[in-house]
Amino acid sequence: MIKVYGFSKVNAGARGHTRDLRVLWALEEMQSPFELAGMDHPAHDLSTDAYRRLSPFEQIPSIDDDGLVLSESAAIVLYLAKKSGRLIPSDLAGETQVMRWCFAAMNSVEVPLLGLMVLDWTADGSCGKHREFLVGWSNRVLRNLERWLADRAFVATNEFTVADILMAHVLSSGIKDERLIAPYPTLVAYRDRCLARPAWKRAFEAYCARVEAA
Ligand SMILES: N[C@@H](CCC(=O)N[C@@H](CS)C(=O)NCC(=O)O)C(=O)O
Repeated sequence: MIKVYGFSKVNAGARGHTRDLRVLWALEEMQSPFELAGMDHPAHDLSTDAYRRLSPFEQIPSIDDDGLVLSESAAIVLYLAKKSGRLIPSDLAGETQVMRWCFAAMNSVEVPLLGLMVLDWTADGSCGKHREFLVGWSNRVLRNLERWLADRAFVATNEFTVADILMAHVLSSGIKDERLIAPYPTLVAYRDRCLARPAWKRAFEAYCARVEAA
């Protein structure tokens, strides 16, 4: 059975937004059974040699599927999709589009949004120029994604795929201030369409019932 390493306790600001939710959402969509290994972040559960063997950067999520060990949320959801044959097309062209949009979510979209979020956590009032740059970069990415989604229900194919799990999670948990995404109604509708899925609701409710805030 797949063992998923997710948080059991994490700081209150991160609770509800952590990347283990991407994996838990995918498993819920696929109706795949799994065992959860709950990790306590403040108690330094991630900073052990044993856990570093699963996750070299001491981060959540990771999985151990009967000895197949993976970290990185995008790699994990792609593996789960390939293994189950769900949320990814079976033909090479379709599969490659899903991979393309998984990379886009992680690399092109999450990077400026995360940069802005980290700056806002740590800003001391002297970072105006950096913030302006990151807001501009984020808007450029969001504007182009809005255009891409104008005549599409989902980001990679006509059907919901694991690329949508990553993209919708980035557009929700990666954006703390709704005013950043509000000018992009197509993106807001896309994100909300993905988050309205029963599998997301089940995964999120189970997470909230289980994960403690530090
Ligand atoms: N690129 C990684 C990032 C994972 C990541 O940032 N995990 C966070 C939780 S959402 C974490 O474990 N943070 C704890 C830490 O870095 O100490 C992925 O997508 O899985």
